[in-house]
Amino acid sequence: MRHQRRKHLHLKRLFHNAVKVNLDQTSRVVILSDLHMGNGGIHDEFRANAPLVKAMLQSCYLPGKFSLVLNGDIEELFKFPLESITSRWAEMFDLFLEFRQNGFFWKTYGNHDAVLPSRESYPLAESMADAVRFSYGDDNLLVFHGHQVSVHLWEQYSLLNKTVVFLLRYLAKPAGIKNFSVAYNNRKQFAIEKTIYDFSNRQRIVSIIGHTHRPLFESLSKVDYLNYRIEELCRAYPSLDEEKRARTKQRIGELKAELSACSAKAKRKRLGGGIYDEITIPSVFNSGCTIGKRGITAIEIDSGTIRLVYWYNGKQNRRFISERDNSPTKLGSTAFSKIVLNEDSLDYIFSRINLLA
Ligand SMILES: [Mn+2]
Repeated sequence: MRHQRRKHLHLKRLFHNAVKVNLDQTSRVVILSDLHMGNGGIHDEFRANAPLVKAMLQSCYLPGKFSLVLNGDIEELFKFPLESITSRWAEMFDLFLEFRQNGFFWKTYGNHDAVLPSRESYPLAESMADAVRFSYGDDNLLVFHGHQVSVHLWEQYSLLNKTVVFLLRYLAKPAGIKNFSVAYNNRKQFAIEKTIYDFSNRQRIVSIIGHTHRPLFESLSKVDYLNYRIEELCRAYPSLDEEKRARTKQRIGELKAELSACSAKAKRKRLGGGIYDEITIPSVFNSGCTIGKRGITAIEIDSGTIRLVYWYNGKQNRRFISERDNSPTKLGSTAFSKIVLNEDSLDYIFSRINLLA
């Protein structure tokens, strides 16, 4: 597997050249990727979710003292000139930079924003990094876009970059092709995730990526989690007072029903497999993207816990399925809500990686 070895070498280099940041038990970081910001016109895929991105950054993460990492493909340079993006979204760029006062703000390169000029006119020039490496005690999390794994494509792209940008900007846009370079089929997404998964396990690190637009958070499976939660409640039950017993009994009933629904669904779909073998090693996380029709996914690191969260317009009244025992919270007086889809402590995640990888 010469290709595979080359890709791992590439990732190793990325790890060693990454910007280093120390995280401790009090650190808060939010990671977003794939904003694909354009010029504000009808081909701008960021436009629809811009109010939500602005509200969550301004009213939740900034006052909550979170630092910020934008993990690649922030500007859509395949289709729009940089100046048209920075002038349309100037206030967003100012908002990003405000996160420096909470600790740090870094922006990694993706394939759609790889050719940013090192000009002074680019507002985020000082915050650019190939990758960001979080040290958490003796363990490490590497934040990078993920396109680096498509080495072949990537090298070609660098060589022919100017032509590619020309073709996309002048041919693809009028033809109405949206983001054809991220129109990954499942097999391609899977290949990227699998390579990064193997690399992460070998290095015993966590990788946090974007690029494939597919949110990823695997640790304890939902079935295992529900079993664990029921077990926990049963153990606590004898020591509770009457009122709490009644509530706990009801909760156990709900969790039990959810567990049977999960098992039935798993049997129907023959779930399992994916990038994971029989034992889940939670070494790859993906923040998803910001251009979804129904909302935005993001990854939070908050006081030793890592979470996959979903932000959406609560008025649309959709049902979101949390892998955990969570319900949505509203963002102040806005129409927006957040639900934690999945979460686990970093200590637990690194225990699994160090013991099982
Ligand atoms: Mn990408």
